[in-house]
Amino acid sequence: MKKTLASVEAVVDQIASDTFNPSVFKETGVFVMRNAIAPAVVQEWQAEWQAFYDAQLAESRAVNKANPVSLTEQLPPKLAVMYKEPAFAKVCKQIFGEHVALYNHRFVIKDKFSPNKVFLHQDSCYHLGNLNKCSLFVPLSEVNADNGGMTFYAGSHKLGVLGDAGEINPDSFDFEWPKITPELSPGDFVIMNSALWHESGPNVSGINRIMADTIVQPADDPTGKDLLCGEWQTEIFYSTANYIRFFANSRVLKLIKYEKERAAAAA
Ligand SMILES: O=C(O)CCC(=O)C(=O)O
Ligand SMILES: [Fe+2]
Repeated sequence: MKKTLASVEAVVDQIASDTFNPSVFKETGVFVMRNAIAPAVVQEWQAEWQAFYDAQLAESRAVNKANPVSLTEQLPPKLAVMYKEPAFAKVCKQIFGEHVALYNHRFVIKDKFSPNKVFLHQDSCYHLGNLNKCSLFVPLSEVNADNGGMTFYAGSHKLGVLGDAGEINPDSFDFEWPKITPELSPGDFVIMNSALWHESGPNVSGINRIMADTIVQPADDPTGKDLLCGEWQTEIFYSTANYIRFFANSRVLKLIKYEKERAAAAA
């Protein structure tokens, strides 16, 4: 029998509400905010998304080979600053304190170009700067298990960073976590600790699954890009772009070298 955490089991049925509950979030590492964004605001985002999708993405788009769901195209103006919506700062302040910054804002979508599952993983191992980060997943479409909605392993963030980056094998642990796959409607959003394990199934319904993924962190992190609220708490900043350049030698540089050698040997 695998171990379960009583403290997580005790609150997992309180994981979704119109009101954020910081003590539940601390235990579960994930929380579903219901009806958190005014319909007029969401409708504007949806209209901008639809115009953008029809004009620039529907025919063909540059799918990211390393992570197909992660949209590579530049977002139009309103979608690029969605993270400024005060409903997000209101929740983030209760986690990080009054000074909150943006780490990254992007879209993760499952349409005909990227319908496949996303394997079980945590995000922290892909991040730079400090590890105290959360994702806000903001649906602009209906989201459910049929169109590739995400599944969260409640409480798994308590294990912290697991030491490598890639697909987690849950069978290699003595612990078991409650799995939740929340159905989401536009106006809801999910907040997730970046160390939390998550995955998603394929889109089998054919209804496009459209979500923003905004990563937020305390404003003392030197990788911050913009403020959600409060003031900067750091004097130094650096760009996370092309982070491989920070290393004289590394795992990624070795992989690149081996891949070049392999290609040369095969030629
Ligand atoms: O879009 C999804 O279903 C998951 C995406 C994700 O977890 C990621 O890109 O890190
Ligand atoms: Fe992820």
